[in-house]
Amino acid sequence: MTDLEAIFQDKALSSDLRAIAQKVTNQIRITPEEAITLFKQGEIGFLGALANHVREQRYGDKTFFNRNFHIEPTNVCVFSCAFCAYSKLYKNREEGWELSIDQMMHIVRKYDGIPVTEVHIVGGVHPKLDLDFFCDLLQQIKAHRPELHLKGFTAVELDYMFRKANLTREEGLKKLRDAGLQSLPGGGAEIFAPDIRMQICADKIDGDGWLDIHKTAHRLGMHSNATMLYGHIETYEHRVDHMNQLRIIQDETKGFNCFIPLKFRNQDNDMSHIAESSLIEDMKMYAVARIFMDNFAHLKAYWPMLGRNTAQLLLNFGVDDLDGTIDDSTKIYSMAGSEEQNPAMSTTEICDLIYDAQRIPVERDTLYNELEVYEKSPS
Ligand code: V47
Ligand code: SF4
Repeated sequence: MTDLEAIFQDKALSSDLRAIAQKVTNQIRITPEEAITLFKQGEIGFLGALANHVREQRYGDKTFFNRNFHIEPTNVCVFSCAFCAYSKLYKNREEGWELSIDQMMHIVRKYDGIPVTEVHIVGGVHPKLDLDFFCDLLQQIKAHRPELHLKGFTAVELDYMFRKANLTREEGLKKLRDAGLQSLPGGGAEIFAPDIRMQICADKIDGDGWLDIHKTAHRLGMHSNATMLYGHIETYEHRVDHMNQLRIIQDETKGFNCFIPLKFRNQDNDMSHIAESSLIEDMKMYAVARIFMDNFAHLKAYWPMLGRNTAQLLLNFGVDDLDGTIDDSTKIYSMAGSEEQNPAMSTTEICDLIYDAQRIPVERDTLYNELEVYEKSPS
């Protein structure tokens, strides 16, 4: 008997949960209220079986990863998000770094001859680094390595750059696109609900602004990702509201590549008194996301933040993508308490992690075109 058949045989299953399971297996969209019911009433075996059903219907055992590297131009940030280690640094006037274009090009050249397909550029919001500086950076990377996909800048960084340059969002995005930018990462979304945003990241772009920047990018032919910071002071209702706003936009634009729930980590920030979510809560979060976000093709577990073991386990709770075999320059998570102090994983290591979970690794590019299926060699 499959896990899904076992669900329907379970006489103790409530009629609400049975109706939701019926909808999901018939590929009918569930409502926000039903998603809240899943969070509140769904036990973990039930949620896992349903989410895994959705995942396997789409991809079977395929599990995606890409070969990328990160550049963080600066850890200085003018904003004061309570959950962020960078903000604490800035407030305490502790040392910060800012990289020159030459220094960033040095990072890019380190990958010459290595088959990476993407560079992910994201950092704090430095008061001095402006739109022209970043256009110059993008142009230089493209001139050096034209085939590299340039994914960069959260809506928070973009909003600041555009306001400083006195440009509309559309004008600013066009300028970056013309300089070589191809996609936007999903950061800065946190939780859209204003009452939560007021408490955790009051001074940066609001939820409507974040959504508008992504919508505008989609209209201009760019793709983007979406994130949600969970496991702090938000309720299940806030999470579902956030996911629902994304689902509505995705219906309109189809521009989001993937959804990435980001687990709140509590070290070295102003929310250290808040306990981190349990593993059960993480499994629930990913499973409900997979079931509810029916128009998002991919659900990504960002392993440098979650840790390898949790990310591997989540492959049974709806996740089909583990992000990249990235190098060591993403400091924001290790500072905030992720166990991954050195978040680098080679292609062999990421494939082994996926084989261990009885899945098949597939290298993808940023837009999820399949580049190579890594069938396990018989041992
Ligand atoms: O917006 C900051 C988060 C995000 C903490 O699009 C924290 O492929 C947890 O969005 N605990 C930026 N999270 C990073 C990001 C991202 C990462 C990987 C891949 C992609 C993608 C996007 O990091 C911020 C914020 O939500 N963050 N501090 C913390 N203490
Ligand atoms: Fe700055 Fe982003 Fe950190 Fe907020 S989350 S303080 S905007 S780097």
